[in-house]
Amino acid sequence: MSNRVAHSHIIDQRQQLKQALQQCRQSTLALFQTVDYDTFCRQAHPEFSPIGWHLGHIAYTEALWILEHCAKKTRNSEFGRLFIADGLPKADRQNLPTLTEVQHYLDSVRSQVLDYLEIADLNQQERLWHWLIQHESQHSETIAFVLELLKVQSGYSVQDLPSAQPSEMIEIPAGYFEMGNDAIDAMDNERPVHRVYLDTYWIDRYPTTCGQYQEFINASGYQNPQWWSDAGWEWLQQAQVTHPLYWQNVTSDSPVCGVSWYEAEAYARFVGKRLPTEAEWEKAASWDANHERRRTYPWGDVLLGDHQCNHNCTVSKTTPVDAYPDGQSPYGCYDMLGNVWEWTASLFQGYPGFTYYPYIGYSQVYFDAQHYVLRGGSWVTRPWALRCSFRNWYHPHIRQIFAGFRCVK
Ligand code: AVJ
Ligand code: FE
Repeated sequence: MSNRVAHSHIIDQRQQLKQALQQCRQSTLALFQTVDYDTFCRQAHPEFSPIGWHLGHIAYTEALWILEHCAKKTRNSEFGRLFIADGLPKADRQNLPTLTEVQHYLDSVRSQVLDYLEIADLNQQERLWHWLIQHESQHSETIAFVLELLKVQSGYSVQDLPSAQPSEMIEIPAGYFEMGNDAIDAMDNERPVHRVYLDTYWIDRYPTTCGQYQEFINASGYQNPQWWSDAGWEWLQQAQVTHPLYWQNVTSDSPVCGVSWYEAEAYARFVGKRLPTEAEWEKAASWDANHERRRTYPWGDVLLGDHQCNHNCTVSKTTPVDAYPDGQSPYGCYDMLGNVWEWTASLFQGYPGFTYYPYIGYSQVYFDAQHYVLRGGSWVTRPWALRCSFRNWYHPHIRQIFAGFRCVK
């Protein structure tokens, strides 16, 4: 490569990173448009911080990694202790500065970050900048589900839906595929790419719909221990729930949204199926058997707009599971990306050869056999965190996220 080409490539890269940072920020701030101070500070659930905290934490993280670690500046904000990930217990995160004050903090960090981007050594730092955009993307999604949770808590009436047919299934023939992602924007837990052999299995063409799940409700599934694991039944006795959390304004063909891993597992047992392992999920989503190669997205390697899947809040709710035929995987699965996250049967673990990046607490401390992996992203998930290899993880009792599932057998 000539110097000139190398140079213009770097310019291009700076432009692209800058654009991504700005687009991501615009999406984050759009969530706050109608938010009052009470909502900004309210803790909707003991396990999730107020949305105002998440907003400040986005700026704090940007200042820590870019301004302190890379630009070697010393911290000059009073917000350090408030917005650091493990500085204060979640319950002490309710006395927050105002939205305007936090926005000033974001703006002041961001303008220094963009100045530094002009001179940053991207050969050294490219991975970090991509990580940072995905960090904000993920907190942006958390803000969105905490807002949805607050809405649900303010009350709604539960509807019964017409129940629906059992799901159509697709046969995935036995063989090897490549799992994971070595790209520059891959998170530590996606690396390295490795070959995995799977026996033949069948996977649902669509995520489980609310209509299908209504059959489980109608059959008193929530009252019958027969479908639940011991841990799941124990959780249910204490949680006392009778339907998925996000059950308002849904139709029979909407995907189930707002279930714990336990509910997903119980439903799968009820229909004589099980949850897919992560490998089964990823092969069905990304493997192009004809060309023996993995795809970044089910439909190919480019995320063009929003006609292939429901993400980035462009529709602002879940869509019918058959709404995106252009988003099918090579095997013919729908909705592998967007709409709802999908619980898998797999505990969160490092792949063989895992090394942490950028800090041990991003992924590795969660390899504790207590977290299950979710795949695929939701109707909120930002484009930077949307791909077949992306792994999300939560405790099995968490149902406040935009999580559904599909089954295999
Ligand atoms: C992977 C979404 C569970 O939000 O706690 C954000 C991502 N890590 N900041 C989370 C994360 C550090 C993480 N999840
Ligand atoms: Fe964070």
